Amino acid sequence: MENGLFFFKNVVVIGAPDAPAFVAAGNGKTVVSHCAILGGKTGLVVQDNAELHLLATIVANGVDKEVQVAATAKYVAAANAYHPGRFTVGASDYAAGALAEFQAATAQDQDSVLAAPKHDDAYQFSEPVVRFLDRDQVAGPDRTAALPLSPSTPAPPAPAAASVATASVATASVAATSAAAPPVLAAAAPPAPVPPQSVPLPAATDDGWCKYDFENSNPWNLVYPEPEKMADGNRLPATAELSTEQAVSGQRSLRLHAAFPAQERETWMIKLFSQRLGEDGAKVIRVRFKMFGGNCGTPFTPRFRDARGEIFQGKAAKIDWQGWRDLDWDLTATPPAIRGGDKNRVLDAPFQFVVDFHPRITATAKTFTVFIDDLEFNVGNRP
Ligand SMILES: [Ca+2]
Ligand SMILES: [Ca+2]
Repeated sequence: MENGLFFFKNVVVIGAPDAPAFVAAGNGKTVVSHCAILGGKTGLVVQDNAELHLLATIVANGVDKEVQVAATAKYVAAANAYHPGRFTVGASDYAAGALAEFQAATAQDQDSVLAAPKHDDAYQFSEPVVRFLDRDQVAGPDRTAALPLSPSTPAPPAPAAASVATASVATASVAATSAAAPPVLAAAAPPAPVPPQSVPLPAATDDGWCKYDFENSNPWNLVYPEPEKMADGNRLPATAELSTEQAVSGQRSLRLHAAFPAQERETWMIKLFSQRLGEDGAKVIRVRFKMFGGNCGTPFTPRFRDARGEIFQGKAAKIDWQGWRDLDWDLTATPPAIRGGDKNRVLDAPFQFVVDFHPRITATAKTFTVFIDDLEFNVGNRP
């Protein structure tokens, strides 16, 4: 086995704080693709003479560092996400934030990012996004790969070690850490529903603006067509994913796209929901974002939905422009129409920001596409 090839995909490794989480050793070749290596004293160790290929993988939250590569090891890496991102290669150390120096020294990790990973209780990751094989995708395990994990509360004593990999060339330590109880390997039970997680707002500027720039994360990615299904019973294809086709800030924006079946309906409602945003007490007084439109005449309406189901409806508008446009809603100057929920007129956090689009389907227009960048909330009462 020492000279074999070892291929890991969609594997989650949770390291113990006193040992490396993942070790590549011996003379074999180890390929780690779309995995998450969390914790460990050092997250990932490539020992002398070993060869490791690391792709679209998350390595985060080691005690000492994330990656240690021996001087004689071969390290080939691209499109990974590290947090905070501390590296050692041979005798050289790279502190958190020094990814550029590490890239220059190794000529590796050219499309990698430094960003904190986000996942739910079943280790389904939603962030960060990396560019891999010409496609923006969430680093780490494929979300469609159903990991047989269920949330761990209330957990029976966790199994001592779920055998992820125990070959001499690559060993993965999955001992439970005291910091976070690992999920339970579920034998045959269907995955338990995970309660919705809320996303904290980014740090606010002095004048109260919290900004999402759609570079490495996408908080506005839930698309609900109405009706949900086409006449053939399939869900209407509609996506809200990061794209490099257009951008105001940085390299990326959010691309909302839907494709309609011909001659089925004249219009379709496309509801674009954000994740649940904000924390208790956050009071949004204004929202703005940039939208790239194609002068398609599509009516759209912004609204908030708060934690208690209350809807704060804004004014309808129409995509009657070509290119980027600033959109701005001051909730004080233009008060929303209130309906549903607890009707206490308080936008209880966590809230979701929503835009409802009503694209018209014609003989020549069977798709709908807009780009969105720089979604900002002005939070009036942030400490
Ligand atoms: Ca951007
Ligand atoms: Ca409310």
